Amino acid sequence: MLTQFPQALTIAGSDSDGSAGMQADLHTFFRRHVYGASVLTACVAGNSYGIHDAVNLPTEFIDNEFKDLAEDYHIRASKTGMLSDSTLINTVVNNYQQYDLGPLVVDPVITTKHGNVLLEEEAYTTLRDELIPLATVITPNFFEAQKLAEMEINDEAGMETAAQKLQDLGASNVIINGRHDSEDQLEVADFVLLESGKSFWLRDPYHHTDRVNGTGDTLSACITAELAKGNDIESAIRIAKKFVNIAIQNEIIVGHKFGPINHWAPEDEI
Ligand code: PXL
Repeated sequence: MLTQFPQALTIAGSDSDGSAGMQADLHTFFRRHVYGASVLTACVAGNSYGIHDAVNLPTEFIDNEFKDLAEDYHIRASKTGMLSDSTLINTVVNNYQQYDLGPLVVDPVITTKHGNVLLEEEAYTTLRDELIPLATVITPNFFEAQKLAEMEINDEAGMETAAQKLQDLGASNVIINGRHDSEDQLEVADFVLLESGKSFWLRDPYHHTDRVNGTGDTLSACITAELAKGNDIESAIRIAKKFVNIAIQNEIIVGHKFGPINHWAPEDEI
């Protein structure tokens, strides 16, 4: 019997330790029963202590990756991850506009959990002006939201204002991942602003662990997988938030420091 899996695409960098970037995206697609294709944009050499080297792929090669996929596969949803400079962002924007690659989830990757910078300063404008307007959903963490909305976020009202600013930049739907960096916090609160104007908070208990590498990648990949299956934006976001929370809650021991989350832990029905 032939089984057809919906096909989704990650446009991202490879993280050699498998905890984040393209590897986390593909783990997530697999766990959500979606076939994962990949356009590799960059490669980083790193482990659970940090990132130690990075290279970008040539743009002609990236063009060919898109072309080959578009000529054969039926991609139902796509996501972007690490796009380190304006050249890479423009290459991805041009290709995305040229082909039918479904709705686009933009994870505006700026720094890693270790504080390594993955987006050059000069590229913010390109990200804001060229890529964000194409986003069906944008999934910044707290720090990325501050940077892109050009404001300091001090409380929940600040998160709501930032989400509105990101929508004004052209992203149809926004989820801002709340802060999760304080020893005494009890919950993590994400704010969601949908295209319809509906907004809501998603609150989950805060888990004290260093093993949270790839959290943002997984959230955006899970949204992409659910969109590829035909789910609406709100359910895709709700499933993704639960998926990430369960994956953080059930620590696995890989690497010595900031290890990956556990993509096996969430059940199919969540
Ligand atoms: O989690 C952000 C991220 C995205 N993409 C790549 C990464 C990381 C973090 O380490 O290495 C390639």
